[in-house]
Amino acid sequence: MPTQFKDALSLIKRSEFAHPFLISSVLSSEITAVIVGFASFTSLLPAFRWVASQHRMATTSSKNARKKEVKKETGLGLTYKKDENFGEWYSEVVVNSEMIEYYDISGCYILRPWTMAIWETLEAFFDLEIKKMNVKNAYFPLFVTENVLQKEKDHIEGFAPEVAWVTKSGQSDLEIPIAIRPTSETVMYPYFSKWIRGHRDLPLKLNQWCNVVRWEFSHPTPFIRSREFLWQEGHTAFATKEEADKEVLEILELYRRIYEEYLAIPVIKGKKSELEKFAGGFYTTSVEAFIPNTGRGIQGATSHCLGQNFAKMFEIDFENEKGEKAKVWQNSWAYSTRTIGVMVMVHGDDKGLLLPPKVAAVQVIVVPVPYKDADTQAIFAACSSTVQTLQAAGFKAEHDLRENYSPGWKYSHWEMKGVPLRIEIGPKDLANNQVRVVRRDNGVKADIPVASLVEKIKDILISIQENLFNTAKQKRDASVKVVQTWDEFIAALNDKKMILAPWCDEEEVEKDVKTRTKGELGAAKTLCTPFDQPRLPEGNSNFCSSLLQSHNFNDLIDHFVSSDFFYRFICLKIFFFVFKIF
Ligand code: 87F
Repeated sequence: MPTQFKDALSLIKRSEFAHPFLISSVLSSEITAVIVGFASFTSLLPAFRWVASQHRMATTSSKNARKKEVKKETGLGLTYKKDENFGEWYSEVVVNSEMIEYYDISGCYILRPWTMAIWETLEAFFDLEIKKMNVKNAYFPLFVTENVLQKEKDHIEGFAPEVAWVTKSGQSDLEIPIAIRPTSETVMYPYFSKWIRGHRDLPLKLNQWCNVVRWEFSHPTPFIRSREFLWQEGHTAFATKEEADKEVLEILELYRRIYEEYLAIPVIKGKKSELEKFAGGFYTTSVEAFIPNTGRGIQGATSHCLGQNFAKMFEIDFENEKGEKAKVWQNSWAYSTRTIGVMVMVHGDDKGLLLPPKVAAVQVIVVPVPYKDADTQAIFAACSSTVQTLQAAGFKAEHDLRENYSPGWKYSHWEMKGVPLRIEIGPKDLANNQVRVVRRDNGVKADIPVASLVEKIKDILISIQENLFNTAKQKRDASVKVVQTWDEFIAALNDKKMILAPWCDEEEVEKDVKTRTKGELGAAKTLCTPFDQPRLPEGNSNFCSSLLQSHNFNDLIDHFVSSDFFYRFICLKIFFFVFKIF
């Protein structure tokens, strides 16, 4: 391996502030350039401030801006294109669409109402579904003592550097520093131990909606990797493994529905490898999404069976029906505001955000188009009555009657914010008793008679939701490459693919793949064993043996004499970056 290559790798590992969204392609020969290329979050701040100031300028623009000049005059458009500079595009979209405001603490972001509306929709769905499963909401404190936090050492060990501590009140040092919860196993389980006595206390199923803090040092990114984020964390205890197993999958199915039915993002359900699972648990299942622009997989949500590990540590025992002492079986599960970041990345385009109708705070925006000499009052009245009709039918509709902005400016503004459908009402529409609708997803326009407004809007919104999912699925599916040999594997990684490869479930191979891909392109890691398994081709030359043949690792061969081969998604996770310096 060339020295500069090794150096680049160690830099990647050490670099606390490497910004991931400067990624745009796989590099193998331009290593020197890559080293230079790591941009710290701090160095990106001026860019973010610039984006924000652009946005402020936009809101004070002239009302007389002519249609064609709207973008130029108001600065409403995006500076970066999604396919050309994905990282900058993302940073710009989340700010310009009014989802995020940057904050003066790195890795912390203000979630604006446009974001919170999406979060609340997901929360309402999930909360209702878990209540049907008899899960109760509770709230445990934000703080945890060191003693309690350290109780399950194996679990906390790897995560310790990310724990944030409160050490002072006013000017005085606290007697004992107090940690801020990074997750709540250790906060909750002492009370599980107290509350669970006999089999009649089981199952105990609690959930909390809260914030957690993980003081990450690598590349903070809005929604995807932030130091404080919102999530729900479910923690449950059962008398039997069977009940725990069943719940793990029921929750995973709800996570799939959040992504596929609400956010219109296809996900793969599966089980994590031993190396990638939550170390404190028994097994981990997940839903995995894919970001075509980066060629990276992203863990969407996890549902863990914790087995009896925590029950041993926290003495969560109960008397079973036979009067014997037994340990409970536990699960924990979570999804976070990361879901929203994945949605932005998957659906957003060069006009800005693109919201699936099911999660949009505004599904239909009604814009008056009063040409010169038109009866403005009548047009405004038609806009109001359209909104009223739609709201009465249960749609999230609003009008934009501001007089200090031109229709063209409003079109760009609501397109940037990702509103799925726009209704324009002008003099001609008024005369013909119709409205003009324009879809955000494909720009298709249609004139709709006022008489059939509700049915037509309903159909179009359903069609947009479906179209977003189908388009995302087509792109995802086109990014999946089934490989049989190491050469195919490397070629697919170079091509930003998500790889489906038969694998013998041996950790050595998994680590070996990581090491070797680090040496060649970055590092590939397993995402999951998909539950939905494709059939292995006849006479399959398995991935492990072809790996070994191509690299002559004869001493390892004995490890792979196994007929138990699984397909696993393996995906490039750590990538080299194309550089951008501010
Ligand atoms: C960071 C600092 C301290 C992840 C951490 O996935 C502890 C942790 O335990 C930590 N980062 N984790 C794993 C969280 C596991 C689990 N917790 C409940 C979940 C679902 C919800």
